Amino acid sequence: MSSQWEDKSKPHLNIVFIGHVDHGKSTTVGRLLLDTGHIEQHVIDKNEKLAVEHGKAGFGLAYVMDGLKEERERGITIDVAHKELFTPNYYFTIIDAPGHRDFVKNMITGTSQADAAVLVCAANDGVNAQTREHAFLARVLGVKQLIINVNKMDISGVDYSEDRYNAVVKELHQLLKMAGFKPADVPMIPCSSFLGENLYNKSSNMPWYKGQTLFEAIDGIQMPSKPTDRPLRLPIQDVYKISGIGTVPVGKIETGVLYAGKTVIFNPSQKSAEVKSIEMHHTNVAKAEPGDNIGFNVRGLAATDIRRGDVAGYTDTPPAFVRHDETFIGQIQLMEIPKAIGTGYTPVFHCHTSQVAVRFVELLEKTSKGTKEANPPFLKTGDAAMIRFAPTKPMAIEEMSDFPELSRFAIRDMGKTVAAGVCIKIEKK
Ligand SMILES: Nc1nc2c(ncn2[C@@H]2O[C@H](COP(=O)(O)OP(=O)(O)OP(=O)(O)O)[C@@H](O)[C@H]2O)c(=O)[nH]1
Ligand SMILES: [Mg+2]
Repeated sequence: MSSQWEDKSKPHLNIVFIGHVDHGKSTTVGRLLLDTGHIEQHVIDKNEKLAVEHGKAGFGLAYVMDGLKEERERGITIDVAHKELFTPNYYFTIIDAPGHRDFVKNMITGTSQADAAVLVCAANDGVNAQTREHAFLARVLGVKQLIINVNKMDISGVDYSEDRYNAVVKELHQLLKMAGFKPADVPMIPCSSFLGENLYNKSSNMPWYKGQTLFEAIDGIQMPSKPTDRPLRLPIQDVYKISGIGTVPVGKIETGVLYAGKTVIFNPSQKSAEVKSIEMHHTNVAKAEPGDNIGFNVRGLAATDIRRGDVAGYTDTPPAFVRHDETFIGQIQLMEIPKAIGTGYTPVFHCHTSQVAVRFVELLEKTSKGTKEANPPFLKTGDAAMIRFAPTKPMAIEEMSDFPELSRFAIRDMGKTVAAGVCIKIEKK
């Protein structure tokens, strides 16, 4: 079945659905596709029958996105899945991310491909661990526009209560401010994804809500203009070796324009090659712009010469990187750390598509509850700090003033996001 708005020449955006486990991300996507005519009711009916057989009644809508055997049996999303959604203004690729804390890595992969995000937060549960973690990661990974679905308004105990909605909105406002989003710019829509209320069809059970539906909010996304006039920056997500074609790196362009025929350099691998061809949505294109997820074929490089975490740029304006014997200064905000941390701490930094263990070399300054302290002995939850870092191997990162898109990073340790930050200055040797 095709949508009444189907038209692939419309502006294309990637939108990721994020939030705590079980809050209804996959159900939201399934219901949105159903109510907008992208899929038919009999598909949901068939899914629901299967769900009942697995002892997972109610998961018929979620099964649209949860296609893996293990996902269906456990009733959770494990890996990201993609679907197309057409609206009057846009052609979207929907990315449904897992909420379970064991699969945050997959959520990071999905979110680094996205321009916008829908954060799903169940009204009965409110802000939870991965609501927080995902909001921080979305900001770090460059999501520019956020929309919030305050979901499960129908559930017993919530019963479409405006007071409960307001209480959750208050929690969300605090979270957004901490994560670096402006709450006033983030629509917060009370929904029941299960029943299809305020997704595409307006709800008659919440007459107190006068705002837009989720579909209207998604269609109304205003994207900032594309930074096509900047130097090229293309973080590499993966590198494929395709027989008959050769080496094909894939990734999403952050800034600048990639042209077929030009030579690019991959840093920190420091390998360069000519771009033979570019492919987007299975079509050959002569150039690609910021926001485009593409694969491109390079001449004369083996798939092992370059890797995930490299950034491609032109040779006259090459992507910056920090060698393992160099340092950079970063400003970080600590989210949740189990114990105090000091110099020598070496967690994993996630910066665009790269993951590198980075050592805390020197604590330069901390701000704790509004009070500044130079050279503090340690840091704890809630602190902001300026730190000198040293990566354990070469790492592509840019200074905030040059490329804000590539300066942000998340710090993860023992399966948890403990902090988010930006690179202020690279100290080259
Ligand atoms: N009552 C009610 N239940 C809902 C609603 N939305 C989702 N659910 C239920 O919540 C459960 C989880 O839904 P999912 O869509 O799988 O949640 P998810 O956020 O995708 O979960 P993960 O991907 O595993 O993180 C299912 O039983 C859904 O039927 C809603 O609006 N109201
Ligand atoms: Mg899911």
